[in-house]
Amino acid sequence: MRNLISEIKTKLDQSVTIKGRLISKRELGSISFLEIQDFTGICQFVTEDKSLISLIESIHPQSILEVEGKAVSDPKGNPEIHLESINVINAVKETPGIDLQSKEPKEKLETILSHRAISLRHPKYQDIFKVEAAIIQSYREFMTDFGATEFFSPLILASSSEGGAEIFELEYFDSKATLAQSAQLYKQIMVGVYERVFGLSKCFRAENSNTRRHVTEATQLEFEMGFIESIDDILEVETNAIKYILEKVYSKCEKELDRLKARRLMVPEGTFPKLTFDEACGILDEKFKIDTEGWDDLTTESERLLCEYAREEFNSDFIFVTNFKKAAFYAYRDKEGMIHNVDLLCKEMEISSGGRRFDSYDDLKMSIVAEGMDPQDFSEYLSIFKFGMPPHGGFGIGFERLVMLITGQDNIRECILFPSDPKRIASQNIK
Ligand code: AMO
Repeated sequence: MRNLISEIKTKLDQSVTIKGRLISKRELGSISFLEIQDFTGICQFVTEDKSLISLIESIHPQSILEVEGKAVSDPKGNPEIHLESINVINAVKETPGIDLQSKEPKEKLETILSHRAISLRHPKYQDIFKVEAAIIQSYREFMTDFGATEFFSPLILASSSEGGAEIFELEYFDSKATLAQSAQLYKQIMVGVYERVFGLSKCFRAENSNTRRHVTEATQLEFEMGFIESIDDILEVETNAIKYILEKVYSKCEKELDRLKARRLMVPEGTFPKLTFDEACGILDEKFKIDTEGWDDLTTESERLLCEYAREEFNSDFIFVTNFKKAAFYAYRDKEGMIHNVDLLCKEMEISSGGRRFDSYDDLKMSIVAEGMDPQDFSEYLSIFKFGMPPHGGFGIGFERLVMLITGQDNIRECILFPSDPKRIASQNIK
């Protein structure tokens, strides 16, 4: 029967059978040490037996083993196992292209990504993707407790979901299809069904951006709710969702985050601070001497400065900027022409967008036409506005950007199992 590494401490002085992966081996005088990992942890195995030592010499790290031995307590009180037998289930014969035993990966990101299937076994990536899993679990918990229903939206679409030019087209039998730029239209449709909805949705962006925070296949933590009074309702839900995630992940993944040397993010009391776009431009002009005349959006540098301002002024790594001068076609504009949209910035990056949406059929149709698009292409989506939609709004958080922030990584590709960007498809180089 298989024993798990996590239960060894309860089996002291007993014989145990462990199945797992050989992580490392070393010799000290006449003693041989092995480290074996199963899904519950890592344990040290020790032997002075000459025949076992000569067998160990022939086994490469990463081999899959079944070992038997007696569980004891090492001089520091940690459980270890005195080896009695080793059965090699699957032997490794080569050395991988990535050093999996170094504390920090030594190779360049380029090399790490080209050996992605194996580099994911490095402790650094095991930690990052454990944290990622905890983030999504806590987002689901928060949203479910908030009464939102999870939905899945289609990724193969007949036309654009966000407008603009960043669309991947594909052959679809005798017609053309596009890859979804977001779940935007579908989450609004689902508000008409459940009022509060959330999802973890893929988004594809044909954007030739070779930066540390852009990829062509990304994921969004989507949310949308009905009966909002104003965008402040959205800001409140988003703040609470992020605070919940941080609280859960910081307690559940303390060891992983410490090993990753991730600085904990600063959150203020209450809702994250917010500035309107005009106020943000005023601060950039006065405090940072940046000429924002004629701006309709923020630059990367101005986002960095506003994050600096939020840290100094509000002790917050997060800051909302609302009421931009430019927006997607579905963003609600009031009678004065003010756009009710919002971006959340954190540590020099935009991590989410959101806002209130049009809920009138006529306004929305006009906005689609004004963007140079054909309302016919949106007929399914437009139909919901003929049959009763409450005032509504929501947000989409860049999931991998959030993982970057929480795990303290500088490049989004570190936080995606198989990243695609203008030079790669699913981590493999194409150029
Ligand atoms: P937007 O296009 O701003 O808004 O996307 C929302 C968030 O998703 C992340 N993101 C990306 N991450 C990595 N690489 C990319 N190429 C990329 N593009 C976007 C960012 C961004 O803030 N439908 C709206 C959301 C809404 O209004 O609810 C939308 O898609 O973190």
